[in-house]
Amino acid sequence: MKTATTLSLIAAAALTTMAAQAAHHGGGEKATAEFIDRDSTTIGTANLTESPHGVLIYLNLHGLPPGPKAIHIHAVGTCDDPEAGFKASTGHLNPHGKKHGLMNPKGPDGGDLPNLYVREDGTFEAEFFTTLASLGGHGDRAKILDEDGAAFVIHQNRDDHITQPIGGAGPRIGCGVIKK
Ligand SMILES: [Cu+2]
Repeated sequence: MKTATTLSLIAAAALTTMAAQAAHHGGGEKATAEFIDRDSTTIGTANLTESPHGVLIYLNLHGLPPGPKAIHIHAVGTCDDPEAGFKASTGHLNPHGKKHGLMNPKGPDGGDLPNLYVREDGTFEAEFFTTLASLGGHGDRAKILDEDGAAFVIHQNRDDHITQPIGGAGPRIGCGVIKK
């Protein structure tokens, strides 16, 4: 009986320590984004989950032109200007002033992500992971939920992962504000 009590106390202490570590390093915080296109039509959602070393991103999109498309995290959390091409979201989330590009020796910036390959029917679904950003700004990762927020932006073309400033990705065709 005494042993069982001791063991459960140890287990409780271990769980408390794990929870404290998760809170300290980041883990479990969640955010979402609802995407619109240039006609303000809803084209899907993103779910973001903070992990101790990055952010897991689940994307479920539809109504997109087929083929490779760049997606980035842009520095300002607004998609209020669809007709103007989502310029208000400004450039990439990049607090450390890095060069753009996952293949760039002087990069990547905090908003860089791999390309999406949209199916013929206009849909895309995947889960992926970035170690460059953080919802709450853990470690030295770029902070997504800072005062002016951040937004996902989908571009018309693929990102070549090295050309400045956005990898030759072309016009912005979709946008989703990241919200807690
Ligand atoms: Cu972009």
